[in-house]
Amino acid sequence: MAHNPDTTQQAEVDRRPETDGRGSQPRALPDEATCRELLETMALIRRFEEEAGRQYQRAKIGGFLHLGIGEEATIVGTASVMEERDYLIGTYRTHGHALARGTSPDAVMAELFGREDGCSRGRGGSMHIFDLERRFMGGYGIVGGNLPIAAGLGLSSDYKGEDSVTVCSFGDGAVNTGNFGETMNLSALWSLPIVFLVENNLYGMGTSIERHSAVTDLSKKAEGYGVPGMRIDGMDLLAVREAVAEQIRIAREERRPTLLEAFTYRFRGHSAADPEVYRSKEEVEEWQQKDPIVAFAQRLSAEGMLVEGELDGIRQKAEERVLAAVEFADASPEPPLESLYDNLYVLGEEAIGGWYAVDERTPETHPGEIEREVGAGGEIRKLAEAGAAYAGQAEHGRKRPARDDEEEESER
Ligand SMILES: Cc1ncc(C[n+]2csc(CCOP(=O)(O)OP(=O)(O)O)c2C)c(N)n1
Ligand SMILES: [Mg+2]
Repeated sequence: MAHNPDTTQQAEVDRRPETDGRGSQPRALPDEATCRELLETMALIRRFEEEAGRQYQRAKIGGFLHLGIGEEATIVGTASVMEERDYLIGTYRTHGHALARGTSPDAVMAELFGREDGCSRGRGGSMHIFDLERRFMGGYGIVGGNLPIAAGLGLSSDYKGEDSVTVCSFGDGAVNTGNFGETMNLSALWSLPIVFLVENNLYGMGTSIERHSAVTDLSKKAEGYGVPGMRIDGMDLLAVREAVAEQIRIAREERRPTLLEAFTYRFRGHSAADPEVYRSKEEVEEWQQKDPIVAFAQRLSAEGMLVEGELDGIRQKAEERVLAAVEFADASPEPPLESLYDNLYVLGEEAIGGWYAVDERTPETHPGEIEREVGAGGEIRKLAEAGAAYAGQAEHGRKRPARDDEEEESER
């Protein structure tokens, strides 16, 4: 069915973030060095993602690519008020989250390129950015899949007697999953130190919020489970910082979960292959007027913290950093083929990687201990090629019949 933007009535939905009670009163700026760092981080993320989009078009990046261009204030505002010991966990739209947490652009770009020096050693790609050292806990492709993991992180903090807090970000679409209700219930019941952050960009793929959620005030959606919420303007860096800092304080000191709904917008499509028939050009342009980087730079200029031409300088610096990351990623090797089955399972105390299933092509088991040995004999390549040939055959009886909508772009 073709989606007519006119049928996605948005007028009835309260999208006024000023329901946080502050109205339009400007918030005080942090010190000058912090302001500059915030602006630089947003500019770096923006440029990084633009370049990722370009490299995707050049087929340097495979799989799916979800960009968060336009959502930088929510991302940077949140990460900037977290402590090093806190955990951040997100979705498949998290290149910016990792960068904001301090992961090197080299490691994130190399991950997008599927290379050995990527932060997930090239095995994860765009949707599975991960950095344990900086407590960025991923990167998940399943909508709502990161919520129960966030509960686990919160529980582990309590169990170990640590005062670390978990910030769990997810999209508006995720509030409709069973995971959402289950996680809210347990988090409230067990008083887990978690800040749940809905990055409400008004769409779950091509479905607008009023067409996917009966309750459109998402800040209220967890109230019945015992998790109170509030709404904020996710395009306003200072509003995000203020609200997230307070929710983190509640989690850390009062040991209880809260929910924040941040109104934001992705300027690009859902993924690289999105014809964007579900929203109008005017709507996108309207949101682009609220570009968080421009808005924050204007505020800094008005307060005399940024002089003419300085934003260009910041953008130039971001440009150089991102191009260096592309060069780094391109020079990084592909993961070796014989490591294909490494780190799939952990067996016993020792982390022995391997593949323990009996494969229908070769009925013997493949214990992890011999993977390298087998790989050295070229067996892994033979298996991979046999697998590809097998998948290409129609007569093995497992190929499902073609559906009517087969030609549609499918997402995982
Ligand atoms: C459980 C599950 N169902 C469906 C999908 C397909 N899918 C991928 S992204 C997406 C939209 C999610 O939208 P939202 O949560 O608002 O996040 P956004 O993409 O807007 O950041 C869907 C339905 C999936 N990945 N996982
Ligand atoms: Mg969304």
